[in-house]
Amino acid sequence: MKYHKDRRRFLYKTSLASVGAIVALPLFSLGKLKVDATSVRLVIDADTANEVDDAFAIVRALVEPTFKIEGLTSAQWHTQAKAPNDSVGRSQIMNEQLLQLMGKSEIPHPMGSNIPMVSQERPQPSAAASFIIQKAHQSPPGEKLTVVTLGPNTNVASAILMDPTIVPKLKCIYLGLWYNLEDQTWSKREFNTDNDPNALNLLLNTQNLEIEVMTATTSKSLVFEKNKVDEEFKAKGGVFDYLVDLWDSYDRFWQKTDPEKKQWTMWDVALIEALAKPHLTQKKKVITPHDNFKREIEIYTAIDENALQEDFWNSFKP
Ligand SMILES: [Ca+2]
Repeated sequence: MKYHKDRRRFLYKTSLASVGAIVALPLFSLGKLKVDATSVRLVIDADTANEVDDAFAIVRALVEPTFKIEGLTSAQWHTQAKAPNDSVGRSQIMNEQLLQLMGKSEIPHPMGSNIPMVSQERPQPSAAASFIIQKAHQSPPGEKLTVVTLGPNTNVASAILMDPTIVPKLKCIYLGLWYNLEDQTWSKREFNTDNDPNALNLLLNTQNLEIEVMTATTSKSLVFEKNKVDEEFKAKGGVFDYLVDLWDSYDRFWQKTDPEKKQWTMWDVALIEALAKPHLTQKKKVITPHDNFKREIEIYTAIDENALQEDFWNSFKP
């Protein structure tokens, strides 16, 4: 793999020896960051600290030239067996570290709620929810703000409850749920959904809300290999070593197979890549789960996982 010599020189000088030593990467070092007129305005909402895939997905999104990232908000992940009491705070810290490492700290990054919704009637107000409301209202006439949820829907669902007038100005893209294409059945027993079932149900039950779902069924096919991650990112400094260190140090306590962490399912990356490269995906309209308001929503039914993975690595090359 060839790196631009200036980039390599800079990256070797920067490393994440400690959080206090975070050094922002210059914009030129992360490739094609030009935003064009056709950019999609989006807010990414992520339970960043629960797993490693959020961080890979966020970094990928930050170098995507067709995205105009209006904000990066943090989400809770309280049902995970080792979740701390301030799970949203952990996500927030990582969001701030990632933005700093990418030289993008100017992107607003308000904190989300640490608590899930206790019913479909009661929002959990947060800076993130208020921010989503504000950005939705700032959408140009005829355009929507896209909120990409890589964790539970607490923040965006709370925003809708706090100000239902944003619904026509909002498109929600959710990573979660299982869907069986053969018998056309859903399962809500999935991590992001379990972290806030009320929030998901609120979205599904909001009649005129545009929703797209990248299911776990489809995103699970994107799997990264440790060897490849090392080959592409190791000893490259800055955010690249941050991601390598995250993979190496993360205690994947729930998985008994592959104790050496040679492979990792990149659920969240699958959604970001699908949005960046829609021609490498297939979508279909399906009926919502039986216990929700009956209507059609769009789901991703297939991704070209090899091509999307290739695109992921290429996106960091000059
Ligand atoms: Ca996630």
